[in-house]
Amino acid sequence: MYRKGIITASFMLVALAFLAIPVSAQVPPQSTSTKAVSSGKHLIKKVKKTVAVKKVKKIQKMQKIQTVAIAGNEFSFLPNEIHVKKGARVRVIFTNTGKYPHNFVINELNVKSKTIKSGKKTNVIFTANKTGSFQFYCSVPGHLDKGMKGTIVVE
Ligand SMILES: [Cu+2]
Repeated sequence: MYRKGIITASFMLVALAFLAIPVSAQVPPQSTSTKAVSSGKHLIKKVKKTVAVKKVKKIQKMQKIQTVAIAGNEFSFLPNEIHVKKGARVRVIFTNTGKYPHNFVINELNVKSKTIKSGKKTNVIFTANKTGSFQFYCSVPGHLDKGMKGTIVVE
């Protein structure tokens, strides 16, 4: 019985050794350098991305952002006329001072805020990329017809 145990144990050891060899042989010798190269590329990508983000932030800082606060209720905007410079980055802080949900939309400038509930506030940022007088309005059904509109003048 004892001898049988030893034989079994040594067989198992040999089997284990065979199992272990292919596992270590599976790793090709150049794998370490491949890994290093790919992580290097990844690092370069990361650095490039960081530089790009910094550039965008710098441009945003250089570009003057014009902030306009507009309140909307049933069924008007206050103020109902705003003036911005052509090419300006504009941030509209839209506050719903009414009871119903409202939003802020300018079709010609591709502006559409979220529809927000009473008492909430939302931001929309856009570039006033063309001159002219454009209508801003609330696109909740029926609200424009009831007078929920204003004018943005890009000059
Ligand atoms: Cu509305």
